[in-house]
Amino acid sequence: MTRSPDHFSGCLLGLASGDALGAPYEGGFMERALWRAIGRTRDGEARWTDDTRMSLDLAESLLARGELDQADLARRFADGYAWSRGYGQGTARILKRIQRGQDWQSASTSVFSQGSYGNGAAMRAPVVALFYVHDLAAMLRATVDSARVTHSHPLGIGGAVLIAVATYALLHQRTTADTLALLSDHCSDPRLVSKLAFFECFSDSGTLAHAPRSIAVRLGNGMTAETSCFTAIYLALRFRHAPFDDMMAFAIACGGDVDTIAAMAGAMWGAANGASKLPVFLLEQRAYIQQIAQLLCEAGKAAQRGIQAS
Ligand code: R7I
Ligand code: MG
Ligand code: MG
Ligand code: MG
Repeated sequence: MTRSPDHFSGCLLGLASGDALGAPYEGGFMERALWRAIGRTRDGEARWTDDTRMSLDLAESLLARGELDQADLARRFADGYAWSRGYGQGTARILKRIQRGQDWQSASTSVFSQGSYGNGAAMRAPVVALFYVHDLAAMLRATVDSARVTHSHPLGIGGAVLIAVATYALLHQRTTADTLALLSDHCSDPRLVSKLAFFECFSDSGTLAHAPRSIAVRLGNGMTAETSCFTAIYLALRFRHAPFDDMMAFAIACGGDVDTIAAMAGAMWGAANGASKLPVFLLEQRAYIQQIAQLLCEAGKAAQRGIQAS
């Protein structure tokens, strides 16, 4: 089944919207004060952060190379780095090393010896789901490969796979039960499996009304994949038939790594509902993001024609 172009735009614009609308609430007093100073462009548009920058880098790499090319991706991540986007500390150090000429393989384990378990690979994983929307096996391989460039820790990779799979399922308009079943098929790390068990509540519709605080405590609101990906999936599934702004308000109330949790949830929500349902506000590079989403959609259609012809 070919997904509508509106759902591709919805996914990428949902990611950027969640990022830009969540960024003012990320971090402590100092980070919020800084974002008040640099959180708008000269034209008054809401700026997005590293989450969207790295997602666009990944999309541009996939479109240019026609496949996941780790060396090309590492170079684009390094070229795209700017301190004012609020990169994770480990990722910032890795990208500066790559800028100085170090190879990505050794750079990626130079900060954390097993590689990062931050949510930085998960936050860009929706892009892989868009590009490989017609080929789940290829999507899974590309998600792992794309994560490894900066996040080679099993939890960093595992979180990326969960977000890619959930985005894929919502893009295909799978039911919540089917989405959870697919997630369960692609979740093997015991630390992640135990958190996925929380979602058994979705089969019991009476327990959907968790308070933000309870979600922040039980699923997390941190910067690691393990403490943010499930919260994002919860948001997308709970609010998939509700307004984006309601989901955003819940994400802000959860606190913590709001830009990233809202970026991941926004990508999944947008994949399910399309761009036409997203709030309209002054967003940095909105037209360009939409254009990239359409190119991903076209690339997917071309790939599908190739699959059908062979
Ligand atoms: O994962 P990453 O790119 O961070 C993304 C976050 C998002 O919230 C963005 O919006 C941006 O603000 O940053 O960055 P990393 O630095 O790789 O990981 C994030 C954090 O997780 C690190 O700064 C550490 O605090 C923690 N972390 C680890 N701590 C100890 N040992 C990640 N991996 C490790 C580890 O192996
Ligand atoms: Mg960010
Ligand atoms: Mg930050
Ligand atoms: Mg963040």
